[in-house]
Amino acid sequence: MLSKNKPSIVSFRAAAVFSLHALHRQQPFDSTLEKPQFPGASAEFVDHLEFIQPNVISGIPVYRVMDRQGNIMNPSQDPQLSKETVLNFYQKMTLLNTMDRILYESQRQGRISFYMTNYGEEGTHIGSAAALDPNDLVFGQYREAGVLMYRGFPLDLFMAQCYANADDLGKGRQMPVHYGSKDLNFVTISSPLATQIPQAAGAAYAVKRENLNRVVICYFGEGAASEGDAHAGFNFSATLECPLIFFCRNNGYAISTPTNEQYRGDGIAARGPGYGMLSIRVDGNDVFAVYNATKEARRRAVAENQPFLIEAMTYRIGHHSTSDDSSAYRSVDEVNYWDKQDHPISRLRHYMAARGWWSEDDERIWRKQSRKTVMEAFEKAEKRLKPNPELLFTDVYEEMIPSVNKQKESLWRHLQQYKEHYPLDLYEK
Ligand SMILES: Cc1ncc(C[n+]2csc(CCOP(=O)(O)OP(=O)(O)O)c2C)c(N)n1
Ligand SMILES: [Mg+2]
Repeated sequence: MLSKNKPSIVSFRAAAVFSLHALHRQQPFDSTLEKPQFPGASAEFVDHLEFIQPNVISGIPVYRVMDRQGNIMNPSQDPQLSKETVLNFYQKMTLLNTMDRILYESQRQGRISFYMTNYGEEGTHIGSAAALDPNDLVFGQYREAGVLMYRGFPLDLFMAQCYANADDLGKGRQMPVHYGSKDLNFVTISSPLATQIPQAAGAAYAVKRENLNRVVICYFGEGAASEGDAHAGFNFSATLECPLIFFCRNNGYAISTPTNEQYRGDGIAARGPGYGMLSIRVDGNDVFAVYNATKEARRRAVAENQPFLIEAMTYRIGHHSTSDDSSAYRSVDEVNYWDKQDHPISRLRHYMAARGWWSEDDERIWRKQSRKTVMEAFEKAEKRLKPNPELLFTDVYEEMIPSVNKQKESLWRHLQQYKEHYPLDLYEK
């Protein structure tokens, strides 16, 4: 057993030994040996009574590449991305930030019904998205808009979804931020927490059978990891040896529930070994650390057909959603620390500035230009008509079935009868 004083480091290498030699293989049956022959465990007998300490796996370190000032800590870990790539990271992270600000404000003004910001978690989105192949399949929770943005989802479609207008790929049927894009291999978000986790395990199993050099990545929050579905997804993907990256954004809160009320172990990474999964904890505010970890997990998940667990430590700077006021359960000082002193965007900016890749002027011009682009998309989405209400009833079944048809007719009768209460001129005919 590992000693209390020496915390186990579940690095890729250590966990690889753990996984390949101890877990997969069942011991050969040999009744002549005075060794445990139980099929469910590989172990030795001991003659003293001792409960395993829950902190056998504790103090899992946080892998980082850059310090808070954007200095590379160990040159061997520098991903050495080109200036163009790094500028793209920065522009995507800040564009997401600008889009969040405008959509958040538009909800406050009553123009859209709901919104969720991604403030403070931009590094987890862009770092992981950049390490994937565009063909890899993404299952998100709801706070990963940057992943979709990195893949090329246009501002117009983000806005169309939040406005539920006629350009929305989901035909206006979902709440804001429930994006999805078949073309970009991004599965539509569902509100019930953790449903994406077993779905991703199933998809990864299918991907493995196709043998097409592809992985599935599944994002979820540390709160969603408490759902039973998380267990099902972890265990299926480990036992079925699926090429899947479980990417946990541990942002400190599940609405108002802080992590110390969410779990008693050492976060989410500590669970990986229990499932026989290779696991790592990374600094989610360090876009390069996230990039390196995801890239290596991707490479190995495909090569070895096994799932990986990445726990990206970060902080949710915004309220949970527009339905939440986080000042009721956390201090302004705490939020300010992450906003002002340990932000993924400022860290990357320090890195770029040190190389002479980004000046104050560049910043000013980019902020102005990106705000203008977001505002244009926003104004366009707001002017656009809403989808024909009849679309509520399509796409459930390939052909309209009588019971659904009855509901459709009943809606039209209702709309006719009470037409003064419905702004039908705002909807496509
Ligand atoms: C099954 C289910 N239970 C409860 C909720 C309500 N709910 C929505 S988000 C959320 C918190 C999730 O926290 P976390 O997974 O940490 O993600 P974060 O919001 O921090 O990104 C809860 C409880 C839900 N959507 N689905
Ligand atoms: Mg959370």
